[in-house]
Amino acid sequence: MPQNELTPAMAFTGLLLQNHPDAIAWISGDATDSTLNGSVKFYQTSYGGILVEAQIFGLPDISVPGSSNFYAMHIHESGDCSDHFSHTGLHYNPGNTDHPDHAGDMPPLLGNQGYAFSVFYDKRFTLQDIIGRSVIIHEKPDDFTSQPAGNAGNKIGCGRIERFV
Ligand SMILES: [Cu+2]
Ligand SMILES: [Zn+2]
Repeated sequence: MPQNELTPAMAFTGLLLQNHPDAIAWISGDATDSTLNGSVKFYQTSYGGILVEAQIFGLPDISVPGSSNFYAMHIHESGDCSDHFSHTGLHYNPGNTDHPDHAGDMPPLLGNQGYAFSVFYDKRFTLQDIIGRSVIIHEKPDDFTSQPAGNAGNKIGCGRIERFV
């Protein structure tokens, strides 16, 4: 591709710089991961898909020098983060397919001594599909094989997806 051609990445970067997403989930940890916090932002794009930006602080291995670990991240059916995230349901899966073909399956976070920053383009869902649902972060990576949830372990962070106003 010629260097002067407009790529999707250029448009995406512009969206991120505006810092005005169309929807946002403020992520909080549970009692056992009380330092975990951050945001997952969703931007509508002109390419039909959604740009997702996640920034998370306080992942479990924050105090382990040099740590760099994967944490599963999914959109779950329900946006109710109460009672230790026990009401969030399964992965958002309108097509009733096997994992990891759920619309709510997303790339794992790469935690770097407790901090993760990730941006990706996702065409599995629309904004309307996910408002009122939750973003869940798990203690382990997703194996993208086990049914129905990738053997990702406990839920350590949760945030309800809301329209950004
Ligand atoms: Cu999950
Ligand atoms: Zn899944």
